[in-house]
Amino acid sequence: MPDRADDAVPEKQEQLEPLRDRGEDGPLTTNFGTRVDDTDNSLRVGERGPTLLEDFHFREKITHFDHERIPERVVHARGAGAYGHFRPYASLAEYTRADFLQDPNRSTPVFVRFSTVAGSRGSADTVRDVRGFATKFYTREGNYDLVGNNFPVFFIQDAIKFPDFVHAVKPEPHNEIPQAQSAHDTFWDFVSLQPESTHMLMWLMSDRALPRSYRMMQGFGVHTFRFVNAEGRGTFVKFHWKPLLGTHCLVWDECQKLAGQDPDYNRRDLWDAIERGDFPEYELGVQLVSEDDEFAFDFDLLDATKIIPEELVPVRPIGRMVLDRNPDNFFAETEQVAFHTAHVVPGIDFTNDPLLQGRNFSYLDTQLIRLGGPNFEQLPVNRPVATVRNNQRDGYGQHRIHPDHTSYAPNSISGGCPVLASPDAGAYVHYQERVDGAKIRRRSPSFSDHYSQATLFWNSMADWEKEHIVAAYRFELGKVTRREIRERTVEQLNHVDNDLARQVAEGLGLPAPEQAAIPNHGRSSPALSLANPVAGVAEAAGEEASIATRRIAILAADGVAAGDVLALREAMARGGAVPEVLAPHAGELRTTDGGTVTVDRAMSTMASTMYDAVCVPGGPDSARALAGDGLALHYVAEAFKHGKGIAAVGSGISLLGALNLPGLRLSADGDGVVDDHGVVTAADGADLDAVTATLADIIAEHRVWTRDQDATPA
Ligand code: HDE
Repeated sequence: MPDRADDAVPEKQEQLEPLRDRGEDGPLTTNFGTRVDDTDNSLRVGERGPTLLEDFHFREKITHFDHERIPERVVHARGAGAYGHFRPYASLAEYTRADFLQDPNRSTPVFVRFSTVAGSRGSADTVRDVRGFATKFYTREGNYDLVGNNFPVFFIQDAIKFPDFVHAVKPEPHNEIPQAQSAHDTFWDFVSLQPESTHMLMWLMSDRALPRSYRMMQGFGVHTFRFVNAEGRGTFVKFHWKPLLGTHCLVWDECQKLAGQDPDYNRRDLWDAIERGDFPEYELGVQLVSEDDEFAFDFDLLDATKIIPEELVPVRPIGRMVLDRNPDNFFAETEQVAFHTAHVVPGIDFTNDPLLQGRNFSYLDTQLIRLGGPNFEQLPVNRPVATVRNNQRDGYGQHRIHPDHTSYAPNSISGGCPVLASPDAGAYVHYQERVDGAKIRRRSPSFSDHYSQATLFWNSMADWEKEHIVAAYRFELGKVTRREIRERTVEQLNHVDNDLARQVAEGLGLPAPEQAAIPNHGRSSPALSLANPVAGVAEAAGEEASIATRRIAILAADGVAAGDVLALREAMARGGAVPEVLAPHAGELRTTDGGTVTVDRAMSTMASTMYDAVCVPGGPDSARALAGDGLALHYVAEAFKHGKGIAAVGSGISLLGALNLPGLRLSADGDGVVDDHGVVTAADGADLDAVTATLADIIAEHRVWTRDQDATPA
């Protein structure tokens, strides 16, 4: 893991430091600085009399409290943020003049906010939803915001449909139900009437909508943007973030449980990892398309419901981002950070994607209502490290004091300042694209194929991914009360793939369409599947998949074999994982050798859903206690159901035996290590290094999909 000090980028943190109010030492005061001697009793007439209006401390305290809330984001309301830095691998001068992409020896500070889209600020993290992945680069030329998502495509092609889409997915207007869910009538009503959403729906119904961690999630700029170099030459560009830990997801049953057990699951994961020093890293990649090839594809580069398959245009890695600092205050930083697609720097420009063009209006507009006026760029987290100098003045929350006597141009009183910059002095110059046409409300015919890439996605999935997609459609549509909406969706799916449509229809008890509406073209794109190692950068680079930062539960009770616990814990920690001993009670456990081991967590506080794997050490008394404990039994069965690596040693195996897990043959007779569908067993005295190495391989693969998950009761 990189060391924060090694790669430190001081500019932004230096700017923030004087603004951090640590409230050190000294007495309580009002906001106007008067010291206060009692903040628990309001000023009243006699001990039992009425409160006085002149109690300025009371009024100020309550008034401030009454005004604490600001409107939450209309979408992406729930999120988590972190600071970090970005460094390019090499100069990209050939394609862009953007200063922060020129020098591999210079880092640029960043702030990243991850989010869910549909839920309110207090909703659960592990819902089926798109995730936001928004990055603010504090460059020397001003802020550049790459406001992306974890899917490379979007629901609609034109921004004017965004309010319709958001109204449909948000809780229904009459009763404000359901929260943070797409499994309801208005959402499916809208999308089933909106064929352009078909491709995006495939992503939404896939496991990509259930990230294991924000640290294990891809990001995409979605639109085709434009790089512009110093000579003014443009190149189309699509942005990709790839997490170095690989792209990994949860399963739906796990998500639903986690939504109650730990609604902050993804936020906590990010926070804890950064606090531990396990700094999340992402590689930035670009797909570059020369302007000559604008029309070389069978889709339109301006259509945000399309990807450029990586087999056609490979993703070229251009730099790496490390997130190494949690914010000090959630509201001041994560809530008040204001992203805007039109925060661009010289060398990065737009295309005429009608979704992007609309966003360029919306993000400024939304900050004005959300942050209360035009001075939101002055909030600490939003301030550029580049100098800001202009004639904009006044407004709510003005924090700058402008002593100069002029706030207009041209002027002579201030010597004409601030002066205009030339392009050579770093001024932003809009790309000079020639545009010609009549004013029309019409979409280009090149935007009209809504199914080919949905089929491409489906064809690229591994069997288990296809099963999960079918199950997701059945779940979501199973919650839809109106039959005609379910039927319409099946009909849409029949344009993607007949087998898919049939399986969904069967689950819903609807007639299965006999023939495909459009024959499946048979093409696939390996990079789309989570089963493909390309999903993880480290793996693609030939590095071994690792267990770094994975959480491992070691289930134990009094009478556990200390040697087993030690060996398991040490081996896992050596691989960079986070092992924890869980027991029926907190405190200490007695061990077979008369010693003790410390319990990290009581089992009742930490469900199996919060770990990536589970180990059961030996020790007859411990094993007997766990086999008689419903929580422990459920723990292992649930981990099995969710495809997680499991290891049991010696008498610990009896816990697995008590469960009758489907398809599992438990043999602890030999002294070897047995791996049966990701369940590793070894008799007492077996080589514990071999046990942990086998388990580590399973964890590095993330999940085991060859088990009969559906038949596992948990
Ligand atoms: Fe956004 N989007 N969006 N969006 N979006 C917002 O801006 C909007 C779209 C994305 O962590 C809002 O500050 C329109 C695509 C992220 O603060 C708002 C359209 C993509 C975030 C808005 C889109 C995104 C937002 C709400 C259709 C992926 C959270 C609060 C044209 C490329 C940023 C805010 C954060 C937030 C408008 C579509 C990503 C209302 C009109 C496509 C990550 O301005």
